[in-house]
Amino acid sequence: MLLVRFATPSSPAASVGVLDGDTVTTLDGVGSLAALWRLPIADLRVVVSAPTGPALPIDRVTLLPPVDGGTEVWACGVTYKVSEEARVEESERAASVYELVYDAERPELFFKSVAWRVVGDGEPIAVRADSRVDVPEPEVAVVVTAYGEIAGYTVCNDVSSRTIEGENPLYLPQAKAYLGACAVGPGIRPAWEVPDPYALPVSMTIERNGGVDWSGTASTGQLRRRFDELVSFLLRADMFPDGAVLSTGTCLVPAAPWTLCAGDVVRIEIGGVGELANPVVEGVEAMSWLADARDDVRLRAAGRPAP
Ligand code: DO4
Ligand code: MG
Repeated sequence: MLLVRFATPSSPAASVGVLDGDTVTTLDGVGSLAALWRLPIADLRVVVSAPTGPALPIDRVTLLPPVDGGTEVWACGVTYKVSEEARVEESERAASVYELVYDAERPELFFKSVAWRVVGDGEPIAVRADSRVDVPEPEVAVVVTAYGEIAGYTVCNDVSSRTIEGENPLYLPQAKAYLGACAVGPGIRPAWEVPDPYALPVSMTIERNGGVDWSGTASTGQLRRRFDELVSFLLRADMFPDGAVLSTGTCLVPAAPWTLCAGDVVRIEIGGVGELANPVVEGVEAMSWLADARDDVRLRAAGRPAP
């Protein structure tokens, strides 16, 4: 079962439902996913286990990113050895900050995106026009309720500029948070359906000119921290009344000077959680449809490449 947000041709507003096989069953009376994250997990489980609304075939709806309302996306950095090594390599003058944070008690956490900027499965991600080396970062993201419980898991692509972060780690927000830098989806796998989140296979394939240009595999077994440890730092001095999505760090980094390019397609698969695919565009103009679609989710179709 995946908890999903979706658009139908008849409404400018998104619906929330449960995807099982090829059928989406609407969760009547649930106006947003954020409304689910306002519940304690025991109550949330009751609500999603017995959907009563209309059932629709998956090919009659458009899935939307599973992040809405006041739900924020945050991310963790340098939680896998491979990420530490990649940052040390790209950041000659400030390499030690990455070595220190990998071993430190306090993890690196950073703000990634408000809900409206998040793209979903099939929607474009972007590389910045002022960056030379850019990478997709395939990550397991946990969905945290207002009560700090892990309600589920999803796939996040923490698209990043290596040029900008490599120049100076203080540029991290510019390397990490811009229009087209955050993809999440296709839906949320409830936590009670993920028996061992520390044994999830993660794979990423990047297609270019009709072939595979880069591919790699890893596992959440290589994560240096625990998911609940990362969540506890997120909540130390903050509240998330609409819940939060916390992306838990990348376990795959294409070696420099490899860079993501407009026209590529990034496919990330996390076993038991989902598959997220996004074509790549360059620059802010190519992503401006996101702002237009804030009041009418049907306009999101304008941002998708023709099938
Ligand atoms: O310190 C930079 C961020 C690293 C990151 O995003 C990751 O490890 O996934
Ligand atoms: Mg990352």
